[in-house]
Amino acid sequence: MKTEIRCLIYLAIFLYPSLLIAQKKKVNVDSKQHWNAPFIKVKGNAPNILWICTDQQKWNTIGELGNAYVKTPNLDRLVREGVSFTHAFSQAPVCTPSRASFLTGMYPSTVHATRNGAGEWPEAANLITKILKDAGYECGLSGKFHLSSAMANRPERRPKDDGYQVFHYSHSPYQGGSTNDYISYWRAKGVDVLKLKKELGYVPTEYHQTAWCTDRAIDFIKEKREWPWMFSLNIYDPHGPLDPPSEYLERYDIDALPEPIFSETDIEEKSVFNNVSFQSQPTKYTDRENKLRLAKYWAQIDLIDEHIGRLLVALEETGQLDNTLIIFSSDHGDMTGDHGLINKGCRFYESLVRVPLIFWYPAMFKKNLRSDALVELIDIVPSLLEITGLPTHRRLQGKSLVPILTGAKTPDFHKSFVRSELYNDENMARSDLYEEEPRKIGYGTMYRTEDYKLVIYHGHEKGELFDLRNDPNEFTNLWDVPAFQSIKTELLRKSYDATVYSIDTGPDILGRY
Ligand SMILES: [Ca+2]
Repeated sequence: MKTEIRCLIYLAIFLYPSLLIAQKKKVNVDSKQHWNAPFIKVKGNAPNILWICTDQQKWNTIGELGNAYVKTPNLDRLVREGVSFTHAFSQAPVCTPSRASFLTGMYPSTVHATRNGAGEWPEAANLITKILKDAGYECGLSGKFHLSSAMANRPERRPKDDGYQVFHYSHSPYQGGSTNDYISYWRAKGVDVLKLKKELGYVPTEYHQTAWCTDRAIDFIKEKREWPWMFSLNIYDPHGPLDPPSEYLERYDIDALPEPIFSETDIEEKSVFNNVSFQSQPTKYTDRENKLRLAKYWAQIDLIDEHIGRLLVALEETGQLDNTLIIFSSDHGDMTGDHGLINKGCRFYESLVRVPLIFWYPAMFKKNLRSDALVELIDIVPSLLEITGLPTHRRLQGKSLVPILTGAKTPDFHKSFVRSELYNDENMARSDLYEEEPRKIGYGTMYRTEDYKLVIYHGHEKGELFDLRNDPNEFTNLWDVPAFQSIKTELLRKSYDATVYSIDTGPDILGRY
């Protein structure tokens, strides 16, 4: 009997504080009808997370990291006060597979999202936003999402539970009509952004999608809440149609700009793959065309940078700057004239798969640390799990960057290779044309080490092999060069292993058979 009473007393002592916490949460929850009760599972000091992901921004586009032409004072600040990865790689050279990958910490093929335009998100894994939501975070998004088809006039189908409580959807500035929250927002205020675009050739800064996405993020940041938040700021730029507001373009002295990465041999060398799907073919552009394109692309980045400045001010003003982790990255790059190519598709040049990646959280991370280690965007999810104190799981393929971020480990090595993949079949949506037109297919896998890059275009006679130490601009394909056959064989074997290990092997084993 005595033991039972003692047990009851102990239970009361231990349970009472939990009941109080639960009660407190309940009060919060009731004051916000649309939010399910979060029972905080993350660490007590888990930071807010602002994840800024631009679209199609290649790696060499930040002033502080070596681009002498862009004007990016706010990104420069994040670089100086944070940790930047100069060799960060996207897991796919187009949107959906890249985004599916970095939101899950797994390769695109593992989560069954290998191409753009898919009918739905296949629910093959939880997004980090759902994991964070279940652990007590409140998650919001503005801009694009693109885990499945986002064709004009049809909003993309969201996952069953993507974790986002706040969802300001705008796949791009100009498509989607009433399903585009950005267009609808301005229409309700009597502003027709599509008409402005038609009249001026661009949308003025005040009404720009970059500004609107940022405004929605700032609204979210300014809300009072007692649990941590995570916001995905998914701006559409720097993306075609390359139409920055005129005052941003006018800042550039076009003739003084550099040429893209181009060698006269590119037209012939890169045309070998013209039947592998891509949005352009190698072309000899004029100087003016090349420089004007770069100026427009960079001007869009300058505009984005100004709005990142506004976010920093909002965080400062609301007293949240010290406990907010900022991540800056992009889903993939853009050729912008490099090798005579523009836009994107099934190719794996540095311009396409190497992207900016900055982690800023001075409370925990090193300042002004620049790591040239090979890292992948799938490394972001395991990093976030470690930072927030949440458990990792077997299926995760990324590797936490926290040891580098905190300075616990040397920043010059993280993993021995990075990989990227795309399994595209453009004609899938046009089955009626199978007989009349050649199929535009691009099944490609990239395996890159510090020294070499091997790209296989599956079903194609030829791939690409670059010696990155001696040919960092990827001008000379060594695929058929006799002296490189043994290194090619070794890389083929390693790439095959890496591809097999990225296969979704299904449920966990429960018994011996
Ligand atoms: Ca994209």
